[in-house]
Amino acid sequence: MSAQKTLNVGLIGCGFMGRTHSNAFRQVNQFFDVGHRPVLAAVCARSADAVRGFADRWGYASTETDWRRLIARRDIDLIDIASPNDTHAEIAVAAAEAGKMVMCEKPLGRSAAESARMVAAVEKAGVPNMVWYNYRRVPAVTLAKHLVDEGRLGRIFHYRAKFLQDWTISKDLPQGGAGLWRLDAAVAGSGVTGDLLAHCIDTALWLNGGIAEVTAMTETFIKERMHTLTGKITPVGIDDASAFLARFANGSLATFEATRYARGHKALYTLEINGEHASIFWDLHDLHRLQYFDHRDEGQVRGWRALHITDGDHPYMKHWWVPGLQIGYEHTFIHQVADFLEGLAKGAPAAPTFRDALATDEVTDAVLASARSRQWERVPASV
Ligand code: SOE
Repeated sequence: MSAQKTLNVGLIGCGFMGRTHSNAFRQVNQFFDVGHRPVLAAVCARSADAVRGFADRWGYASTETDWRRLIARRDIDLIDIASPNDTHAEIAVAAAEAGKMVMCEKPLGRSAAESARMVAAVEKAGVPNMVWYNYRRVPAVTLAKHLVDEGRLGRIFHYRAKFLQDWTISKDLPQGGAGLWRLDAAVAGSGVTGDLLAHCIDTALWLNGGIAEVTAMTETFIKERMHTLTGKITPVGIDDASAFLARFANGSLATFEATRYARGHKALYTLEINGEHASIFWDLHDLHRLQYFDHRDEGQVRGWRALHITDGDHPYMKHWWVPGLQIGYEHTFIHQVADFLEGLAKGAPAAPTFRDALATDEVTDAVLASARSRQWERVPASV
């Protein structure tokens, strides 16, 4: 392997996503031959104690408590944004203007307008950029993409996706602050539409092309919650549940649903595609399997096959253990870094870029607009 270039990473945010990203940067060179070696140069968060503890645990060489100081540092090549949604745009624009590469947690912005500013900034600066829609890089989901692109399913009639959780059912759960900012509309932008449906939409646009129009309904089941930062009971502005019908540009019909009120479900992301010849089904709780039905199989043995995506010729799997042994959630982030670094080496950006993620935000905006207007809403074609 030729000499690797170092890539000094400056991570912003040290919550759940900060951990998944740090693990990915640390692991990627152990398993993938890529031209760059990410170095955990600095981590930034507002609390000096928290950021110090995080740096010690993960091996970051230095800490910052002001993201502007991090961006100003000449030794940092890549700014990785894993902080709450209301910080994404300002940080990404400043990082791009400083000539840094930028990776950003999903959703890109709190609205398509905010995301469009971020796209303009990275494209004007010409800096590599990517959004962490990690589920594309579950090997079974990547295989689904290959099967669709090979035309095995034939004409697509239906796309069906849902992402179900149950962690906000208690009315006593406050909103806002560390860990609960996803319940605060000012910080998150929206509720499950931007948080969970965004994953489903990103995968759908990738697998099945653009969405032309949507009709949606949303609900906020708990109307008021105590705000952690003020201690006051405050109206809840997020959508707790969101469901929509969609028509894709290729003529196929879709249903999407996300909620945090499906008692018993913690992170049930499922997707199904029905084509003229074949169908596929995938379930995050069984993430190493892809269910496949091919009508062209010989009649007596025709049926759903549960493909175990652990063999060396399955996407990403030759980099891991031996056939038959599974990988999990954290590996999807490692794959994302590997693809980003491969993109750098080739000079070809790995998807989803900021522009790709803007397309998702165009759909989530249309979903929220439709829930308000009670009308079908057209989705602008942005990619
Ligand atoms: C919300 O609970 C959440 O953590 C999302 O923010 C993530 O994007 C999703 O992958 C899992 O659920």
